[in-house]
Amino acid sequence: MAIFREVKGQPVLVMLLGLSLAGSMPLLTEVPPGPREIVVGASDMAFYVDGDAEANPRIRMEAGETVRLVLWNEQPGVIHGFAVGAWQLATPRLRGRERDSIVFKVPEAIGHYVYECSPHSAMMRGTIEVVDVR
Ligand SMILES: [Cu+2]
Repeated sequence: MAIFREVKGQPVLVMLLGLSLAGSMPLLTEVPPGPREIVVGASDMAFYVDGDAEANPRIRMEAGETVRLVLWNEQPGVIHGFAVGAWQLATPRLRGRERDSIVFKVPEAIGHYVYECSPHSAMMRGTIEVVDVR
């Protein structure tokens, strides 16, 4: 920094600023990604994942990855929650038109795990498949 201050003239400063900006651009794409977001909507007494039409679909997760699971209760007047009993993981129970999220690290043990809506586990349940991609 001291070296830069001894360089005379504004054009040099502008150039240095330009270089530092250009240097930081690729970094934006190299930064490790934040949690992978999975958006789960609850409507018509079923879960829908990431806008897909399939009810209570299998959700694939990678062992050890960090996931932000967003639960969006789109069903007015009905309380829904999202829980994975084997992982002792649960969102708060949400009233209609509420949204909340939980961030968690997927356990390393590959396999299949049941997810369900705690108040409606008979109708609203599916499978999380944990795979090892490493
Ligand atoms: Cu429910």
